Amino acid sequence: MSITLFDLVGTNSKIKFGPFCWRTRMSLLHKGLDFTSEPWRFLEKDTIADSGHTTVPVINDAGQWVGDSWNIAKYLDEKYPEKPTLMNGAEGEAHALLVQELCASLVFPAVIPIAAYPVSKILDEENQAYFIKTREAAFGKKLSEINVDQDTGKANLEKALSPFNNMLKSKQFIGGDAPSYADYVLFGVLKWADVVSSYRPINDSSAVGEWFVRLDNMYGSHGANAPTVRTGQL
Ligand SMILES: N[C@@H](CCC(=O)N[C@@H](CS)C(=O)NCC(=O)O)C(=O)O
Repeated sequence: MSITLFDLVGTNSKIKFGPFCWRTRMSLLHKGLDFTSEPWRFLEKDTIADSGHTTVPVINDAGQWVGDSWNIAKYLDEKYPEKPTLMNGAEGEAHALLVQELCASLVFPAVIPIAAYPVSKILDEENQAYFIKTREAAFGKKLSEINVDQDTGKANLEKALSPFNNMLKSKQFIGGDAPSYADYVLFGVLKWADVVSSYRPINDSSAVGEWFVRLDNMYGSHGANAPTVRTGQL
């Protein structure tokens, strides 16, 4: 029986943009587990009510609900130890946690001004109203005021990615020679920006840019084949 991933989408269900959902999607691919993606929109709380969660990602694994991207990664390693590991024990878990904290304090603040306003443009009327209301309350500002122009957005993101750019000059992946959950933590945040932005927000010639393409091309080019607002596959 395959796993169902409740996956954040826009009006167009091919536009999968949830940063935390991308973390889980890449984790499932890494472990080589069979899964189906169930398109989910902000107001569809009822469909995940049994999980006890109000946010996605949530997975249903043969009747077992698990929510929250971090918990899901830990669950997958515990439930499927025979499949490639995501965190590789306590040391890998601490490493992934540090990357998650770096993303929260450095990368999300640079991605939000690029990606939040564009999200409001890909939602239907009701989801759009909900998204704008909840995000403007959280940020204390209008989404249009948070939004930055392309040059500023790209420059701020490049600056925020500096520790990752430096380490990825000598490592193929944040996990070393192969990707680990820490890679998917950063990838998810950047994938959000890449999917919804009208321009390519990552500097392709930087070490992070090359790493991003490496990950995009893994697992049958799953990431590379995912439609963005720019690909015209709408
Ligand atoms: N800590 C959670 C955060 C998940 C989260 O915030 N998901 C957002 C989408 S990116 C969501 O479902 N929001 C629903 C809402 O705002 O009502 C995780 O890592 O899974």
